[in-house]
Amino acid sequence: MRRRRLRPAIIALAVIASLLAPGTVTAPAAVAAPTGGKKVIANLFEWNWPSVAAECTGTLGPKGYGYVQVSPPQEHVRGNQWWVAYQPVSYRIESRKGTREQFRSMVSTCQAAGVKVIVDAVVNHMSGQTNGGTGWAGSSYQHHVYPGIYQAQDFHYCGRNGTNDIVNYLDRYEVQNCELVNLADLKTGSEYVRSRLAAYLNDLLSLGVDGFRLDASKHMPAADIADILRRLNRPAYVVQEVIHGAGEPIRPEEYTGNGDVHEFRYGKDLARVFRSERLAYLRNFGEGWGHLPSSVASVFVDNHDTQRDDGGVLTYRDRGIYALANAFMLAWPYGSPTVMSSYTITNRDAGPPSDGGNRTLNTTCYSGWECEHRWPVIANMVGFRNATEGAGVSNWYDNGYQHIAFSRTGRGFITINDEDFPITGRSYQTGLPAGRYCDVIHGTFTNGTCTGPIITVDANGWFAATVPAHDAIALHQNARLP
Ligand code: LM2
Ligand code: CA
Repeated sequence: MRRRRLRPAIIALAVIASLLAPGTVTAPAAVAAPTGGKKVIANLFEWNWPSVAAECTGTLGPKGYGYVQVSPPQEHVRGNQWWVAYQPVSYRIESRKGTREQFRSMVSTCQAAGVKVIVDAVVNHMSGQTNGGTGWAGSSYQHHVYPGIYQAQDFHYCGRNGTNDIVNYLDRYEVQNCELVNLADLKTGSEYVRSRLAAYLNDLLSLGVDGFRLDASKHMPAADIADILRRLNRPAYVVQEVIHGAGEPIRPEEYTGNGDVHEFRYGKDLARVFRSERLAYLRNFGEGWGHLPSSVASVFVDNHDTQRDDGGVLTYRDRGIYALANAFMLAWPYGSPTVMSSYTITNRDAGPPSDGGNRTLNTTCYSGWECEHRWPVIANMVGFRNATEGAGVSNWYDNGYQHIAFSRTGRGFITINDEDFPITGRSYQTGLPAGRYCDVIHGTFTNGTCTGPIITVDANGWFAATVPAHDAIALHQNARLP
């Protein structure tokens, strides 16, 4: 048994430098299991709308991302914390990230760049401010009154725990009918609330949106979500946030009939493997580890919550190892991957770079913003994912410890060496047609040329190369030199 070593400060990899086929939908109007085309999601957390639009055109489209996930667009409470977005005050599309017109324009720009838009939809609750106030766009509200939208009778009052708050996650009723951190809990069982939530989602669809991440899904019965989704005017990709908790009665599996579900165990397990176990264990990663069925699993190395609150995941702070973990995620055919893109976290509550009025500033990558989705290793592996979509795994190799390799049959090959030493003098069976391939971990393939090393695969599918410590080599059919 080996314990992991200290990591070298500089890592060779350090990278600074349908989902849906709406056609396949049956009722309900939600679509799981992206089929065909580009499926990788970039989560541009807290980016403003003009910056999202520019990124779709400049990076996401060209690099092959199929989707961008954006932060909640509705009016929210005032404040400079990032989490104000998770406290809706009205369903006006007017927030620190931009206006309705900027949002609409962002959606059409992204789609023109071949990138569909997924909105983080906050539908379980409204604000958590006990005293009420005035929202970002000027709407006044109280904790349980949102004039013209919701009144006192539209909320749950679970009458437990003195505060109405959720305390016991082992109690299904409490988790779904009490308040999550004091957030006014919508009566999602009621006809009116369902119709109002559906109206919000339909408004977003009218602006061209393609899908929804349903925030706090665990806090709503799956049947309530199903009912709301049945009211959508057209099919949309749906991914639900249901955090698996050991021993809890509410299980992610209950929600798979509505669409995809976030698989939170994935990032935690992957981090443990990279930090203190063996990459060799990844051979059956996913369903073999008790995770959700691949067809409905939404996976990520970290998300906006886990990168703050869960020391057990890898984040941008882990630099090269984070890039390697994302490379594995993008190479391994389990679930639908989301690449997180963060701003630099200075403290848990701090919002993104903003002006004096808390308006989110345009994004400047690598200056206050981490832009993980642009890191060359990660961005190039999106192309690998697209090139290998649908191909199985073959030629698995591991050395029993931190060196692994596998093919995506006939289309791609990756080897990851997370040992503290280089692996020399080995040949690899790729199963790929003979040819000269761009190593997309170290080079970018554009217009038939490779900016990095070229790997020659022989007539029998083999190549020989040295893989440095904490590094990788990846080849795929769409990065083959003429
Ligand atoms: C989510 N998924 O279920 C989001 O992914 C997560 O980021 C949200 O929490 C949460 N559910 C509610 O949508 C965040 C943040 C909390 C924050 C809430 C509401 O992690 O810290 O709570 O948004 O803005 C904050 C304060 C909390 C206070 C609450 C209400 O941190 O102390 O509770 O506002 O005022 C009294
Ligand atoms: Ca609820």
